Amino acid sequence: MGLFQKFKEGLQKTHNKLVHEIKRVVTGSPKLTGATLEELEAALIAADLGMATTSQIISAVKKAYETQGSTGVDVFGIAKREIEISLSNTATALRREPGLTVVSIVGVNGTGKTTTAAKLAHSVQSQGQTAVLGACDTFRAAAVEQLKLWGDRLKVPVIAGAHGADPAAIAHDAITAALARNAQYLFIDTAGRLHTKQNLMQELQKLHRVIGKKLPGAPHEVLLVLDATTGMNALNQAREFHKAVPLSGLVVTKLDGTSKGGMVVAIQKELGLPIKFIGLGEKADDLQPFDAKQFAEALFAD
Ligand SMILES: Nc1nc2c(ncn2[C@@H]2O[C@H](COP(=O)(O)OP(=O)(O)O)[C@@H](O)[C@H]2O)c(=O)[nH]1
Ligand SMILES: [Mg+2]
Repeated sequence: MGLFQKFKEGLQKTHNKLVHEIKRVVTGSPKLTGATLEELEAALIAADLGMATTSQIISAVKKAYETQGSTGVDVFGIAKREIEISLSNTATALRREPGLTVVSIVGVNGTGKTTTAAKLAHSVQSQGQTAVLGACDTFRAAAVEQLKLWGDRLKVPVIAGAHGADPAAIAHDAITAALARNAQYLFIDTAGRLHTKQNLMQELQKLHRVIGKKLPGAPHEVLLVLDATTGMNALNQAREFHKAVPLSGLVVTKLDGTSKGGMVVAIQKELGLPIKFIGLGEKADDLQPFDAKQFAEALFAD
């Protein structure tokens, strides 16, 4: 299946809502009035696109009406273009260092960190590179088992320790193992933590300090995993995590399960952090590099 088709299928729910809402407004009053614009604005906000991009779309639609007259304005085309502009400065490629690239995967509980770590290992592997997984969520015994299961399935070595072990010690061992294997990537799965818990944020800082001591410059990427179904709450998570550990990018998961996909646009616009990958399902190849153009197209494609 092509990338566009994947985006389209994964974004189906958001597409349905967004297109349905815009159609309702536009066909309900084919001649644009102040009231229609207000309705359109409400529809875009309801789709979680955020204030900034919504205002951008509304003023572009207004302008089109002023120059073109009050009928025949392509509202969908305008919305698509403005969304693409909002997302366009997103650099998505995973950083690639000479030698080993260490990627730390962080976020609150249940957002999809472990799954994303496995999917990323699968992704670099399918591009001919080698990966190692570090099971640094030692807090929950099941987390290590879950990662090992993925490792078995994908044939990726998983470095793990005992339940309750110091995550920094596991990370240290994982770097040693990855270097010994000449692996190109080490993906570190960390324990879920609430962005409001100071001590857990400090633990994460310590983890990254130990990683940096073992391998200068590492972690080269710190990816925050956000669950799209949480909508705008994800924005707060991102702000707090970014304060504690500088993030290099975001991964937005579970877009297939929500009509709130517009939140991707809001988050990118608000935080200025690149969305590097999006999760469109539970399988290994359901993680896709983010692409602004394909995303905007897929939101509106029939
Ligand atoms: N539908 C869907 N489910 C996902 C996606 N990413 C993760 N999940 C599911 O979300 C649940 C939690 O994922 P997990 O990786 O264990 O989250 P963690 O607690 O952050 O490590 C699991 O059931 C995953 O299969 C996605 O992109 N789409
Ligand atoms: Mg996990």
